[in-house]
Parts: sequence; structure tokens; C-alpha cells
Amino acid sequence: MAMTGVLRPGHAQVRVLELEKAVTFYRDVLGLVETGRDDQGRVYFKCWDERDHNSYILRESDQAGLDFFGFKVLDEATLDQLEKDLNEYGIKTRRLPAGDLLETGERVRFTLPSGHDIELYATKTAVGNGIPAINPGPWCADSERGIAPVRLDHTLLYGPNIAEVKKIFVDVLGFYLVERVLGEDGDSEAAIWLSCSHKVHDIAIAEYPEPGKLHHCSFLMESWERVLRAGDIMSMNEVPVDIGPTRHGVTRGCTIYAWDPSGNRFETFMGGYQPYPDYEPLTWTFDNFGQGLDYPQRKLHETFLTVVS
Ligand code: M3P
Ligand code: FE
Repeated sequence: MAMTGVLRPGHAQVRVLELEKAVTFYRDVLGLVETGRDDQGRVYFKCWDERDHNSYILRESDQAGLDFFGFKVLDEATLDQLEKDLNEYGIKTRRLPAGDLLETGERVRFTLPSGHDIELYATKTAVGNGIPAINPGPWCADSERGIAPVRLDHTLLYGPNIAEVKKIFVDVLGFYLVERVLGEDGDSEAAIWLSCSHKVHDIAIAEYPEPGKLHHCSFLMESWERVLRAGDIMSMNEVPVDIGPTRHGVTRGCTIYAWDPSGNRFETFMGGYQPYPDYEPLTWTFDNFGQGLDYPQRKLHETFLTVVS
């Protein structure tokens, strides 16, 4: 099998200020599918075309932001091996028991030098995408409610020590560097885009003094028209839009950034290209950061650099 190790982003647990207001937003406006609630009061969602039980979990708190971001790995033997590799590299891990997250097996959690909690897990109950596995139709009712992204695609995190974070993802977890923006010194990296797959990024990280910050979770749309329609739905519902619709120079992704009712930024995104691990990473110089963010407008929007949760 060509795909081994870390397979894909699997789940994000995000803090929201008012749970029921957030649930209404994520279900009716973003159009996620609610799949469960647990005895801690957390609410579980998936995107309509995802097959595992959950990918986006809301926890009520007095502060917005990201609790943790999880990656699904191939199997339990891979999970054991990656845990061992992390420990040998000098990273402490801890196991969270199966069932702590609904329909999810044991998770291996560790903290990045950027202050973010990352998890690896191998098991999550497959509930399907609402379309039969035999003679499936191309879509279903859940794909037509609200913005209705097909999957949780990637996250962009803000925090310190991204050179060390990069080493952990590349040297231990098998990711590769796809693109990067250099710092003002022309040498250090201000932001990096990493892939564990054929996707243009599975995680991105930008250097930022405060640890553990969330810039956005990104949701994949099937077409540019669906991104534009997402913009229509945002405006119909008075969702605060940050940037777009436009195209990132970095990744070539077509995008809208907007904020949920708690101030967590999210992205509706499509496109990009399909990199392979043998590709030379693409580099953006600091003076072209604006093109990297917003290619048509060549604008380094102030909010991109300063607003995180
Ligand atoms: C993305 C993304 C900049 C930002 C790029 C963003 C500054 O590629 O997916 O959010 O290049
Ligand atoms: Fe993004």
C-alpha cells in the first residue's frame, strides 16, 4: 500500500462561547452533520462526505480556540510505532482511553514546541456518508444543507518555535514540506505548509510569539462555485467574513476566511495542486507574502497576521 503512517487530519476540538448558538451555526450555516453528544457536554459533527463518526467537536468554554487537532494513522501498530518514535525523539506522549472521544479509539497526545496539542489515533467508527456503499448516488440530503463542505481539510496554527515543529512533522511523523514563506531576514521560515499525503497541505504553521493559537480550520468545497455559494450563505446569515472569495498564491487554494460566532476563524477552500514528496518545496520571499495570501489583490491583510483564537 502506498499510503502508510499518518493518513489525514481526523478531528479538531474547538472551544466555543455559547454552545447552542455554535451548534446552530455549524449545523445550519456551515452545514455539518451532528453525530453525537457526550457526558462532558461536547457536541460532535462530521462533514457530509466524511465516513468516520466525527471530525469537528465543540466544547463550551469562556475562551475560543483549539483544544487539540488529531490525525488518523493507518492502524494500531502504526500508532504504537509513531508513539515510540516520538518518545525516542524526546517528545513526551500520553494515552487517552478509547471512548473518551465518542466512537474513537485510544489517542496518543503530545504538545508541540508551538504550544499546540496534537493527537494521533488509529480507530474511529465508520458511520458512512449517508450514501449506500452499493450503487451509491453522488450526493444526499446532507450535502445540500448550508455550506456543506465535504471534509475537514487542514488547519493553520500560530505559535513559537516552528523550526522545531517542522522537524517533528518531517523527521518523526513522515510529513514533507510543500511551501514556505521566508521571514524578513530572508533565511528563517515565517510559515510552513506540510503534507502527509497528496494534498497541498494537511497542516500549516506560522511563527507567532503566543503559543497554542488557532488561525483556522479549513473545510474542503467541491468547486469554486461552491466556495462562492458559501460566500452567499455567509452574507445571508450575516457571518463576519475576513478575506475573500479569492485565491491564495501559496497552495493556489481558492478561499474564503470567516469567523464563527465565537471568533474562531474557519476557511471554505477548494483547489490547489497535488504535490508528491519528491517535489522541491516552493518558497515565497517575505516581500511577496501578500501575493501568497491573496494573489489577485497582492494584499497582506492585517487580520491574517494579528487575529487568532
Ligand atoms: C493558505 C491556507 C499565506 C497564506 C496562505 C494560506 C500568507 O494556503 O490554506 O489558508 O500565504
Ligand atoms: Fe487554509
